[in-house]
Amino acid sequence: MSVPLPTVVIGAGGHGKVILEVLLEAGIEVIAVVDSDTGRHGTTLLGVPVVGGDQELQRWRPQDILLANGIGSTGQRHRRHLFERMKAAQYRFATIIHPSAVIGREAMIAEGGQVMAGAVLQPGVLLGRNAIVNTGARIDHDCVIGDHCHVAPGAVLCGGVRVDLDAHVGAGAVIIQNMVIGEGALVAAGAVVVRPVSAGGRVVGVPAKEMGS
Ligand code: JB3
Repeated sequence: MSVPLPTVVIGAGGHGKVILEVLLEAGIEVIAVVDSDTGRHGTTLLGVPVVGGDQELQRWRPQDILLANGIGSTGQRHRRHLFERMKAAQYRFATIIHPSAVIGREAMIAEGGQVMAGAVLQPGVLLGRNAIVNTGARIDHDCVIGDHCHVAPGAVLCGGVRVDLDAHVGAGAVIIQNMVIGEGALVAAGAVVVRPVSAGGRVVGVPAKEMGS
């Protein structure tokens, strides 16, 4: 977990709630949640006030807080764009690790990386900026997961797998060792990947094949 500054969660939906749970469980002070849905303003999320939209971030100087990206798989690379927009405005993102996660030696988690409850990162794993390893996913030795990727709950990556920028590995998918999942690719939930997936590819099934083939 990065330096414990007061933290603001962006997004009060499903992913925001899970991120907030991790922060609270780790004893981080969370001062507010912001959400673009005005219907959520004035409510609370796990007891933390939803104070308004992103404009409310102006209450704090960027150097005085950390942000936690609570936007998950809400289409159109929205999570990535939000991260980049906030970085351009000089904000910094918390690196978030649930206390129950197992992080091996020489594993590295870049700014804004998120590791949920019960996930395992074995030795030598590199997790990119703003990437998610979701609940109970298992990432074996020396895997490299690129910026903004999402490894969904329960997925298994065997040793030496590379997942490139913006790719999505669906819930419960299995990827055998040394495979490459190309930039922006999608591995459907439950797929078993035994061949490399090209950039932008979308694969499904056991063994995984291109969708529609
Ligand atoms: O599969 C799992 C375990 N989690 C999924 C997660 C990875 O992705 C989850 O089940 C959902 O499929 C999805 O969660 P997410 O992204 O939290 O989606 P949703 O529950 O729809 O909530 C998104 C929230 O973000 C909504 O309340 C939106 O109003 C808010 N939002 C969208 N854009 C924003 C912005 N809030 C702020 N502050 N700024 C934005 O730009």
